[in-house]
Amino acid sequence: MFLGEEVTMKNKIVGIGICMLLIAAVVLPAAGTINEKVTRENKFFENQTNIEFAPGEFIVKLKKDTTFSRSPLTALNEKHQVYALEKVFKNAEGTILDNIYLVHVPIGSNIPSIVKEYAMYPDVVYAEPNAVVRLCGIPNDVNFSNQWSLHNTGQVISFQRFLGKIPIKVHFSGTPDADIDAPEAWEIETGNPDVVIAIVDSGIDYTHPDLTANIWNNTDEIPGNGIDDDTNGFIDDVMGWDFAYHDSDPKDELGHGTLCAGIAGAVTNNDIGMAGVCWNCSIMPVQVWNETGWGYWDDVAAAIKYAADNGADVISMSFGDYESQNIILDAVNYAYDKGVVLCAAAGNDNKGTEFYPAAYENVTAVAMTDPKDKRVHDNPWSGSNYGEWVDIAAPGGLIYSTMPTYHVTMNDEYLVQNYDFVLGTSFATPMVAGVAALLLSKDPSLSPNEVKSLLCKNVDPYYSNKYIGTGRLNAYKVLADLMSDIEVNITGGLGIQAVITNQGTSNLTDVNWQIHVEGGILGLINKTVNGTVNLNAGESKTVSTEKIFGLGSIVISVRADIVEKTVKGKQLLIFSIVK
Ligand SMILES: [Ca+2]
Ligand SMILES: [Ca+2]
Ligand SMILES: [Ca+2]
Ligand SMILES: [Ca+2]
Repeated sequence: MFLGEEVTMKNKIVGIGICMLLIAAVVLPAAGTINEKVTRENKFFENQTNIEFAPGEFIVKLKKDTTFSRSPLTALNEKHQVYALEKVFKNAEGTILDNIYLVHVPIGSNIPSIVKEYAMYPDVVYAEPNAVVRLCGIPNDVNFSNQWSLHNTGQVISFQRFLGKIPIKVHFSGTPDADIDAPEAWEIETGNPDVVIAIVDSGIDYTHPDLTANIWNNTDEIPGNGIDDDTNGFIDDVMGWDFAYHDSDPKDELGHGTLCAGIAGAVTNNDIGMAGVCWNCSIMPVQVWNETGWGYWDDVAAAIKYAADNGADVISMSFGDYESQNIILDAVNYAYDKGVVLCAAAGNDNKGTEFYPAAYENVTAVAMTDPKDKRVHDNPWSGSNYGEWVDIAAPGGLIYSTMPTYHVTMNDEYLVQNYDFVLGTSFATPMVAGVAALLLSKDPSLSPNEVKSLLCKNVDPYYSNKYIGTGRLNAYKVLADLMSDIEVNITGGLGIQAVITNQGTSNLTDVNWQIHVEGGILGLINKTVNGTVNLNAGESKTVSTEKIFGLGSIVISVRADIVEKTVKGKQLLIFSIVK
């Protein structure tokens, strides 16, 4: 009986597999430790609508020999409840920097309008908001401050959940720097579209404005013509495949895959939503779970093979089971032999039992930590799995990510559309996958084993009495390790040039370099040039400025990603540089 056989085979249902804790509001970490001390940074993060400048303060420069007390500005100060005035520069008397004040008013004051009022007074040279200067690596995505996992300043993060129909506001904060140092890592690498991360999950909302630009595109396939143009065995698979319903539309009807996708590779620095770990990598949706979170191992195996055959460099697997499945082991080894990095969730049952595929040798098993770098274990029966078989820990406890822009099954639980917070090793896994993709963007020649050892070697400590891997993921340390073999030498007699050498075993792409020259007589030389070079292992390349003419004592600094060398010219030099 065909039907009977089909049912028997499909007994291997793995619906338990998806590694997310469907926790209700009541069991969310009672992390309501609201930091009463409002530092400037916290003020900045709380003020998400006026993110361009510090709330509750602005800058005023007064004319020479004018003070606030002598001026009609006193009335204006009273009107706007100015409670503190401080000079910005110390020891600046008699210079143009004298008489510049930071003016403090209550948080919530309308700074742009107040600034205009001050600027109209004759005694005021200028008045302006105290604009936020971002670290270069801090992206402009408006809710980046929710992503403690990427950059943790101890900021208070708030969101709403429903206990039945009662809304509950959840506040939590963590330990500064309990994060993967993403902004620092992004100074080195933000990802390459040629590097593909396959999300083997419930599909992806590929229309999400924070995902759509990064969705993998099978350029060898003509959409909608009913023909398998690239002869890969799948008709019209222009953006992945749905192995749950066996069609070319991997649309997420559950929500889980969209959450994983955003963590690994949300479109970043696009002014909206969140940042992905890998800003520019391609995300391949490979659907194995249907809208209820059920799927079958044979389809999962086929999905892993599809990803490996169609250009995935990294496969993120946020599922598993305590029973090893030979077909999955075979599929994992097939992908590994093709050079694919495989990451999988360690599971959320607070157990030491091996969980598969995470526990397979060729897979990186990912456990989860919270905003204080502790292993997530909310109660005896839920929390991160642990044990010697776990390779690495990554943030997983209350992670902000993309949700589908339409109604999905997980909205029936408690999650809202577009973006929400979730918890689970499911969400630690794509974070590791994203860092693996950053590494492969920098050095496409790395083998899966090299990626795994770089990830596991360059970590931060976690707090747990259980073993959850060598440490907590640190994207910066991983990339910095790769770049540490770079050497910079400033060379040339008449020319400002530098030789950048890759002394390591990695073939590095897009090494960012910069030469900055300043000084000369009267400080007239001030020039910065930059670019990128590819450097195979052992290779050297010469980079240089355009012509610079000048005379005098100068400072030359050359930087290649994190490696910097500076030479201070002690002698008078005349330049007529290079070409
Ligand atoms: Ca940090
Ligand atoms: Ca095809
Ligand atoms: Ca086609
Ligand atoms: Ca974004």
